[in-house]
Amino acid sequence: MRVVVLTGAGISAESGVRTFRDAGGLWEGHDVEDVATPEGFTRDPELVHRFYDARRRALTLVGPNPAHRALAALEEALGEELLVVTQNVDDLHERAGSRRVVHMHGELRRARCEACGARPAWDADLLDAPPCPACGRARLRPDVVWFGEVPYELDRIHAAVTGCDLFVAVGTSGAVYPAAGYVALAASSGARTLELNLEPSEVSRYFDEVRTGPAARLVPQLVA
Ligand code: BV8
Repeated sequence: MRVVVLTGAGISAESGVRTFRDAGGLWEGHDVEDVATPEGFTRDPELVHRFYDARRRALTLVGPNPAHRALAALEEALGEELLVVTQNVDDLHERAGSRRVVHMHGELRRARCEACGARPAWDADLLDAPPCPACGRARLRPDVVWFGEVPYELDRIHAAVTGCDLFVAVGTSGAVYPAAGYVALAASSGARTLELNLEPSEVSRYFDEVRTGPAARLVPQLVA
């Protein structure tokens, strides 16, 4: 049985990672335009570096929760039949043991060089960062996909979504495209679709089944 699991900020919420749109979320106090767009980075790179450097540092204070671990166990059982497509830029899926993870919006623990395109692993701050290790130019930015930028591995994701038998979304508000469009693509390709979320999302109507509750309870139940 080929399974695609699309995860969003809600799967990391019980690990203590703030979501975007919940009260007190990441966007609180920040205008998305200022911290998650190329224009915002051009306008005020220091503000954007501080926003992402703080989130990268905070990763060291949190760990995977039972939802991440349940998906890693599911990969033990399904192997190449499972693909996790995450909108999250944290590393909690990997730290729980998942290997087959696509970060369609990039990763906090990676930098990207705007001059040569290198994407080195990066755990330090990017504010006042040293030059790019590959080309030596001082053009490093967070390796995160901002609004208006093309997400990573879209072809691989499209093939997995159109070829799966079961599509599960966990902890996402269905607010951002193209990720929010994947349930309709999966359904039109004949997959069964299931949403696991704390509350109905903006795309709940496209799912065959919606289960509401915390991911740390719902995902282990699904995998059991
Ligand atoms: C693109 C990285 C072109 C940065 C992010 C008009 C219509 C349609 C589309 C558009 C439009 N205008 C513009 C667009 C395109 C735009 C878009 O969709 N805008 C939206 C706002 C309308 N999209 C883009 O720009 C994308 N690129 O379109 O390129 C293209 C595309 C294809 C092919 C060629 C060209 C790029 C978007 C990527 C932006 N980067 N993140 C960073 O991390 O800082 S987006 C960011 O928000 C996240 O990464 C995530 O993807 C997204 C949504 O967040 P969620 O993960 O869903 O989190 P959220 O807080 O919203 O919700 C959490 C959910 O969890 C809630 O429902 C909550 O109830 C639930 N929850 C909470 N606790 C729990 C829980 N569930 C379970 N258990 C819990 N304990």
